[in-house]
Amino acid sequence: MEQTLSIIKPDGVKKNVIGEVILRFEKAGMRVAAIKMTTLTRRQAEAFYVVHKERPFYQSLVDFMVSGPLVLMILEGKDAIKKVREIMGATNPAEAAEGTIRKDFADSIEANVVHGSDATDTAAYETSYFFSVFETFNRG
Ligand code: IDP
Ligand code: MG
Repeated sequence: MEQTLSIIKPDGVKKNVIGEVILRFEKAGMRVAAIKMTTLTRRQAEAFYVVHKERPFYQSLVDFMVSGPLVLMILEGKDAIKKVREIMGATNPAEAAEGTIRKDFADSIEANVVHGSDATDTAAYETSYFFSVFETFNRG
């Protein structure tokens, strides 16, 4: 069993597709091991996306991530990191495969509804960034 961090970003919450997004992960065998709806402070969003600090879209991305409530989740399952990213689809919805969350719901490369950790080390860092062990449940 593997754990990964997923976020339903502020655009997904505004579109009222929280349930739809979670359903797609659950149907693919993922289980919610932790979940909370919150807002991020600017400082939290900046640090979360610090790898993109030098990219031209960084400030706009941070503005977007603090623009409203979002849903933070730890998803657990076999090959969760890879599987969640497959279900999400490509970063740019114009390039996302049919049937993926981003293809079906995202408006732009920035407002693309979901986040999923991209590797074992980032998944470990990102899950512990937002959740303590007391908020996380092994669902396997
Ligand atoms: P990912 O979310 O598919 O892993 P990353 O390259 O890690 O994509 O980028 C993180 C987030 O930054 C994206 O999900 C998207 O919200 C935003 N982003 C990425 N590339 C661009 C861009 O070229 N313009 C605007 N926003 C972008
Ligand atoms: Mg990424």
